[in-house]
Amino acid sequence: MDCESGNDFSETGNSEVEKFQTMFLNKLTAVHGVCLQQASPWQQYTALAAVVRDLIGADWQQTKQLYATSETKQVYYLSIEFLLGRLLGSNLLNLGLYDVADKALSKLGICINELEQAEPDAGLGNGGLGRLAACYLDSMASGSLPGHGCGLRYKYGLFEQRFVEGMQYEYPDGWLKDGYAWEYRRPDDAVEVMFGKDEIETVLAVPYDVPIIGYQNNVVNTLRLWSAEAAIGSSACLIDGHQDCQSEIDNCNSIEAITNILYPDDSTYQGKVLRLKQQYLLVSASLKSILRDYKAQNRPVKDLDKYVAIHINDTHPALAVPELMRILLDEEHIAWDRAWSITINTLSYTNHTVLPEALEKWPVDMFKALLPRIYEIINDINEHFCHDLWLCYPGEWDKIAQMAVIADNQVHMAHLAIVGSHSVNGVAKLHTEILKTQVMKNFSDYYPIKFNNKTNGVAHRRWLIKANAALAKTITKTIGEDWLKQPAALAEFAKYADDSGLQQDIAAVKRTNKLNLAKYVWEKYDIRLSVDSIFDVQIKRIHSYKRQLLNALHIMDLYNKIKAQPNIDITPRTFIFGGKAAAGYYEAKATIKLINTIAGIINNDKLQDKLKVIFLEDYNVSLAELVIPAADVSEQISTAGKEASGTGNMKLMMNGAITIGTLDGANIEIKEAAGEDNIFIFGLTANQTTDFYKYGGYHSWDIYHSDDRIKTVMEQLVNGFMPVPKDEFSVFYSSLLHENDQYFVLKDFNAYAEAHQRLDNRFKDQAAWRRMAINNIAQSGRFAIDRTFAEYSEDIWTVNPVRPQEETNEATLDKACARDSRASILMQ
Ligand code: 26Q
Repeated sequence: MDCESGNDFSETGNSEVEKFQTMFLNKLTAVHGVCLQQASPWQQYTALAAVVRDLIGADWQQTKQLYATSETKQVYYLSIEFLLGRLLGSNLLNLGLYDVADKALSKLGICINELEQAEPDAGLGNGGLGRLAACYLDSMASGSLPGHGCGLRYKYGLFEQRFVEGMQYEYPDGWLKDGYAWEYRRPDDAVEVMFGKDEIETVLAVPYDVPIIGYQNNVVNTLRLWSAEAAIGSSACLIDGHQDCQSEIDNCNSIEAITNILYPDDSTYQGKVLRLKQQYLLVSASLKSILRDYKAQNRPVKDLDKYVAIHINDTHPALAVPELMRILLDEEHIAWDRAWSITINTLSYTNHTVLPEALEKWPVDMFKALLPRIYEIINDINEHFCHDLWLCYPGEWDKIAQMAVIADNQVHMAHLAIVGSHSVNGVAKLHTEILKTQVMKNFSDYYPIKFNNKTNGVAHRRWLIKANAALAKTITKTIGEDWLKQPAALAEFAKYADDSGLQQDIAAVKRTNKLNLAKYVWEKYDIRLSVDSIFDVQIKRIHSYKRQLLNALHIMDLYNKIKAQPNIDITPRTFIFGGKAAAGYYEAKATIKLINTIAGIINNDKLQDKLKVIFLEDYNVSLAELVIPAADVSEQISTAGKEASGTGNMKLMMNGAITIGTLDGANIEIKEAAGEDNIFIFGLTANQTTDFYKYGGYHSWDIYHSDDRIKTVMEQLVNGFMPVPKDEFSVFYSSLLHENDQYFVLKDFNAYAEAHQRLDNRFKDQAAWRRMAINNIAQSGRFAIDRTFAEYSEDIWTVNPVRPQEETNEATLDKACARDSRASILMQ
């Protein structure tokens, strides 16, 4: 192979593109010892990532220095999940170098998209909660906030989903197997975490730091991910001659198992010891590291709450309450009352669910055995709390028992989090209202000022600027650049909703995005999608309350209709699904099988292309970036009162998809923002579902018997219509009829079908549809996470931004190139 030798920096011209190209080629040689012609896509990807690492080094160092010396408060966001997805593209975007890199690589005949795809998705999360944490990191860095993420470095992320005969099978996600370009192992910063009592087990928590780059502001924050290792030299791993080597290795393996896997369950609580170990490892290691950095600033621990805010993302890191108390009491020798007020003032907590089956409660025995001192402290917290309750509610034993942190031999993590924080927030208006008036009513009555709402948001940088560059360009062409840094300015876009030129532009963008997705589907599944059909998208975890089943039954009904009247006038539809089911969640897995089975029937039937159904395998952040820009319709159809917020609904809205949804979670606020005419709302309200739960009055059998369409589709589940073993789908027959349809699928069915009918009619008027899309995009600014984050900063954390000196790209590149060439001179 004929290779040119690596370009010498001194020979390159001045342009950014040429400098970038030089750095890239030099990296290929330096990192992999290959020239361009020899390099595989993965080598090219890692070389490009190495260029980015070089480019951010100085800013990272400067940001750390700034935080270490400034008077400002630091925020630590503790989360058991960070669903980052890929970073190469978003890092280049935030650096302001995406276009430069694109050009530099094209000139070398490389497609930057292909390199981006060589990066594994960092799937360290299940769904909404984990992705929200990742969006916060992006927002904190972009808002120049001293904000740090603290999480776990799972060796295996969320499982890879594969379908075999329509069924989900789970495969390990070995995302680290070829190394991870964005992590920096920091062995010097490792800390020890102790478990147990008589036989104390010491685990070494080793941090891996991931740089989090702000949007064109020279800020680089840090996400610190902890990995469990056996402490070499500690008794746990000492080969002392009495024990054989193998048992020591087994012991090391059992310690390292703590951070082996992410629990692939997003909604049912499972009291597994390993999970409790994970939670304590996260909390203890993070707090030790936070306090070490704090003390390095020579400030007294009693002032901690003035300089440090620690946020607990759901109850998974709620052990921060007793762990901080332990440190203050046992290590800092601060008296209880003082320690308690520091703890409360430092900590804040977000609740993400009202599903009772998802609320964490640990059995006392397990807890005591694993974390005896922490248990003692929780016990003391509980005693103090119950004492205070008694003063307020003398004699009201029931109420006190309902609110206790320890009750029925269980530790109630949500109670612990509420009692130990100064702020408790829900993630959408309705959700917060439900917390205050139902699920946590007693607490809200007792601590009214703690409770507040922070409606979720999404990073418009990843979900619009990056995922839908063509739409972003159209927006900028229409309203200028302000919205890029201030997404609220998107509202300007609404002024052009009737502009037919703009309408055509956004239709053309949508069409291109649909073609991209169609190409993917064609290449992967051999299925042809028509971009003239409505792309109707439901992408989210599979759960009964999210009602993928309702969507599926409605598709069957449409199919029956078309079969009965082949010439019926309906706009061609493509129903697109994506999402994983928890491995042990039988009904969710059956739902996947059902949808794949329906897809098989419909896609193989001649229906004049009126209907297509596809379930995309292995839905993840990167696939979401492909699907969301291509969506015409956003399915947000959860049982009212169950979905805390939803964030996919916001991403889809931002990309011009029209929502068909219930009045649940943030859909309500989407409706308020977009206006009633720009959304299709249907179904029971949260008050109505609550009343049915409370007072009864709903009988799914009645609907079944009185509604022929529903009866037909229900029977098709079990009468041999589906080419599956006889009882495959009887689970739905049972849950919908024998268990009285807890999620009101049948009750909402007709309203849903009718909403689809309205939607179909509206789509026929393309100008009206495009106007709706423009209005949705324009009003999505309030769902940008920068708004949410500003509210957290002001109301919960009381923190201010710290701005580093800004520098032009040209200067950054020059410095990095200079370092590069100095290094190559030194190496000669
Ligand atoms: C807890 C204990 C044991 C095993 C697993 C878990 C666990 C793990 C993850 C419980 C819940 C989760 C994730 C929950 C989640 O993603 N909730 C979603 O949070 C989003 C962000 O606020 C909301 O938009 C969604 O409505 C909510 O469902």
